[in-house]
Amino acid sequence: MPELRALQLARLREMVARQYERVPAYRAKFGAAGVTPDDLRTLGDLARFPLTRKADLRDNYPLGLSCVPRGELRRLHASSGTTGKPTVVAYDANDLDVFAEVVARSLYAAGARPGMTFHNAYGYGLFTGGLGTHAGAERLGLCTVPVSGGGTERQVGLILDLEPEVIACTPSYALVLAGEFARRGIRPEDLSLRYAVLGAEPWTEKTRREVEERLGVIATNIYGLSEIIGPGVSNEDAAEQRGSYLWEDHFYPEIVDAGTGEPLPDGEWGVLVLSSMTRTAMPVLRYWTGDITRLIPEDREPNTTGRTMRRMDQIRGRADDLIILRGVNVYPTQLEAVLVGMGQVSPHYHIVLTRTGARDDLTLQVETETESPALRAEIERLIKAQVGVTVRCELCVPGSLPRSEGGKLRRVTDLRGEEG
Ligand code: DLL
Repeated sequence: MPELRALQLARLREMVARQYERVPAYRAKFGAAGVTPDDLRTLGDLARFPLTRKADLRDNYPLGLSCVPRGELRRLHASSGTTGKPTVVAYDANDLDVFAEVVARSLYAAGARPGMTFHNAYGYGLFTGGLGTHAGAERLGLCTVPVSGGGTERQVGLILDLEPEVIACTPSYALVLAGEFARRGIRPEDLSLRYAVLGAEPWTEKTRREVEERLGVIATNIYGLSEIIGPGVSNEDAAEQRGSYLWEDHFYPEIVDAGTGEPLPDGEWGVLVLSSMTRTAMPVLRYWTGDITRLIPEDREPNTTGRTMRRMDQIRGRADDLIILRGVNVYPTQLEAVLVGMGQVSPHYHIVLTRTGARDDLTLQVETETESPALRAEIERLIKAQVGVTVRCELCVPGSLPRSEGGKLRRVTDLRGEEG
């Protein structure tokens, strides 16, 4: 794709020059890294430029990274910070145009076509999900129902009355809606829905199958984050469902090693780093998303849709969740995948890390109905075979492990600092 690569380089150069000229914080960061915009001569040079992290947005709260005068801004979104200050992202008229364009593309890939009705159950407000998908749906020519999140009974009533073909919400909420339809005795074939556009949180193939069966839809993954734009950085194709097409003319992707930050080739798993090349109000250079994925290598796993942009795989976890056990990188979701694959085990699990002398150990606690040494040995064997680490498994009675109470569930207890 030489044309696309040339376009990316031109757009990155323009963006970096803009940041350097207009934002003191970027100029200082470039200076510390010993680079100026002129050093960006090839795409390979990008790795010399500094990463941007959430802390940079927080430190420059609210609008210190903005490249345009206040009067040119047209919208602000904010994410609630867990450590106090939220982070703010700013859009000018051009950015809202880009936002609508990439979401329209995403919805089209998801199966939506002009004239369809779109039930939008992403939250409206400071969260980018609702308003972001809304504008893209209108751009594509969908009749949009801006339901927002919550109020399940009303949502179900509206779906029955307005007969949308397309629904957008989080995967977990799709299952809540499916439960309410089932409770009312409504079968999937009685529903008008055909396509579900699910994202904003990690989800698995098992959830996909469940949503598809229970709502009678084709479900695709939509990915995005506020700092880069919101939803619509990438989306799967409904006919393929194998990786999300990343709109590479607007967002430049890199995969880097979670520990060293070094760029990794297509096919390898690492942290997704994104540059929002065409944003003008608050473009972000090399943003460390913290999301673990890989770019699917086109030469080894060709796509079936004829699209020319690269795909990213599902998000496997967050860089913050990475466990380094005796030199091997392990994500809790890899262990979860083994448990889910076995079928007989409930997915409630907890990880405890301990240290004896210089040796780190991982104990995987799993809830099961029956205490069986054979099952325990089988879990340990499969994890060794599929993930490549030796762990100790402990079976626990159902209900004994921590549950999510709305917030983020802590899957790992790390006792390594407290012993040895
Ligand atoms: O969640 C934007 C969005 C809205 C995406 C609606 C898709 C649909 P933030 O609130 O800034 O923005 O959260 C971004 O959510 O870094 C990921 O960790 C996670 N995330 C978003 N989409 C997915 C996905 C929106 N499809 C953060 N799979 C990201 C897994 C996702 N994680």
